[in-house]
Amino acid sequence: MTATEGAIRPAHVGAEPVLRTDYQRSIASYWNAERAPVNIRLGEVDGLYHHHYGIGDYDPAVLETRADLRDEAMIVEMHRLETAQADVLLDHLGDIGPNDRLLDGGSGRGGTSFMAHQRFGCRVDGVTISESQVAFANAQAVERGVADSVRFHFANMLDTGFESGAIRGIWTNETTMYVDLHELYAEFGRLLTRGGRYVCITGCYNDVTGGRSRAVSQIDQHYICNIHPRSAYFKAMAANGLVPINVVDLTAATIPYWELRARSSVASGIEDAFLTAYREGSFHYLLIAADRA
Ligand code: GPP
Ligand code: MG
Repeated sequence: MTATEGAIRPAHVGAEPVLRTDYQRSIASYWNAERAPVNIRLGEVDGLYHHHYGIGDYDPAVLETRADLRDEAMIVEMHRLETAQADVLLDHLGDIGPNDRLLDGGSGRGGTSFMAHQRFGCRVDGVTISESQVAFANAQAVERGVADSVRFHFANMLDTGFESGAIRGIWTNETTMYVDLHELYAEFGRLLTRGGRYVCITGCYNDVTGGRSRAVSQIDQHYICNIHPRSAYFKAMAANGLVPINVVDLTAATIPYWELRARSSVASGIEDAFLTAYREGSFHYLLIAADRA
């Protein structure tokens, strides 16, 4: 089966290209080539491959682990914090039953989608503009024996091609900095059933302290993304019938993850920019949950 076959195949496949701009093509080629140890080695811990950061305190004992075992202990601990982040995201989806449908906007290698299926027992569709990620995540679904319920599609979250009003919950786990929020929430507003829930975890810059700080610009450059100001989320949600029910500032909870990551063998070089941006207050790690009115 190819990534886009089956009853849930997006309607537009074959009609319009998934990648429509040079920017989208550059993002797709970045993620098609991505093999970062900080993602692969953490994923190998238990087979859940994440593309988001962690929250919660790390166990300081990992730093005291004897030298030959310390590296692996730190990797296991970072993975635990990333999985804890996805659990908090799923906690905010509300009551989801086995007959509901969920959508993962920017599904990466599938980690959060598999956790959602494990928790709610329902169908989950993930969309990503990286064909390598689609192939990886669908292979994971087969390996986990959940390919009937968890499917990944080469599709653009700005225009998924899925039918209107059929989805009970949508989340974006650190993916909104790659897209225009008005376009995104117009699509999510269309897809969600009335009363459906959208949960976003994102890094956003602080309107109160002005524009992009140097550290925020460094993060943008590192990932080829465009971090939005905090206010942009609420404006775009309001304009598209998404009414916030919960806003959680996770900034303080994510700092320990970055401190541990900065000391690990899989540090990617972006750790100091995150720590600076969070500590100076120019950047926040935010969870926003909103209902479709
Ligand atoms: C993490 O993915 C998230 C992004 C690349 C988007 C940027 C997020 C912000 C909050 C600004 P990853 O797990 O692939 O990144 P890394 O390889 O650094 O762990
Ligand atoms: Mg990562």
